[in-house]
Amino acid sequence: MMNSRRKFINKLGFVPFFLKTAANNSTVIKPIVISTWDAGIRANVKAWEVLSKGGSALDAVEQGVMVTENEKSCCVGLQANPDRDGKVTLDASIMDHHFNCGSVAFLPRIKHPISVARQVMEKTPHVMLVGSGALQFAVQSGFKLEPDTLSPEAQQHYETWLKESLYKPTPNIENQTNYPKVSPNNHDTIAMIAMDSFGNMAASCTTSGMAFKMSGRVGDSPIIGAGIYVDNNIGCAAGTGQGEDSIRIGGSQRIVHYMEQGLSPKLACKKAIEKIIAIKKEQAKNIQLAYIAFNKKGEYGGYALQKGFTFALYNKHTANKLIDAPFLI
Ligand code: SD4
Repeated sequence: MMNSRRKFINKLGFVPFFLKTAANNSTVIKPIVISTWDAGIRANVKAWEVLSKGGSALDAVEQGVMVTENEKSCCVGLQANPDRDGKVTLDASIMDHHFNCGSVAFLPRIKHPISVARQVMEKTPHVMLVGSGALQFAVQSGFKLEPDTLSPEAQQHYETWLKESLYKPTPNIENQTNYPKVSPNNHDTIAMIAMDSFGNMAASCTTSGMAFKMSGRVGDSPIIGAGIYVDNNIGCAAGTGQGEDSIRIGGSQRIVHYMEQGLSPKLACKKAIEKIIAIKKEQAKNIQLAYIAFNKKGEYGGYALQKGFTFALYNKHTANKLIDAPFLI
């Protein structure tokens, strides 16, 4: 088959457009899945299982991050650390290759917020539901209401935090010693991006947000364009870290835009991080923010503001591998 095609091309003396497209398509590295932090390795295993059976990127990114939602984690799912009032509230978002997207924010007592986000996308005319409305929708859609309790670890972390808690939000939050800054032990948000064997992309993100946040606080993770973004003709991106700053720059959409302008995924992520440094100046050293991205060819990259960010990559060449991201500070 391949040989006869080559002979046909040789006879023509040039490569017709339709064959060129097919040839280029064969150099695309797909399927591919990338997710944030060390927990991404376990989430990728599930996502790859879906992708390697010819499943969709959308199913892969939903089922992949559900693994993390089920795990004991500081920052994902119902076992995560609570807000300053002792309540765990969750944010999640999902986006497919047709610009369909759905998200939930400030959602309590539901084990898999990512699946509620998908239902928002598929079953409602809206993109985002929050708080009691999101909970009402979840329960009406058949999701089980879980007990309103903290895991033993979260309870212990909360009690320790309460001892010194002097949380007084001010506009200049970086001067506040008790503002819940992102550090290695309050990190784990999982963001996942994938392309399936049909070349369709999807992204997801799920988190409990910052530990000991103000009640009602919502980060970047459920904000389409900040936490995740997909443009199937270009690529996709997702972020983790101090969500307020990713919202400020529309991080994930910005990265997809940079890729549209011709930057590699790695340089696109780096440029978004540079933007944060440009606007935060000296304060940037107190922030962690990181991004992952890939483009239509399956080329990938990641970049962080600070040392310590890892992302997990799975494609047919690398298998499942954890990568230390380059960083700027
Ligand atoms: C947030 N971006 O709520 C999330 C936190 C995070 O790893 O990524 N933590 O701001």
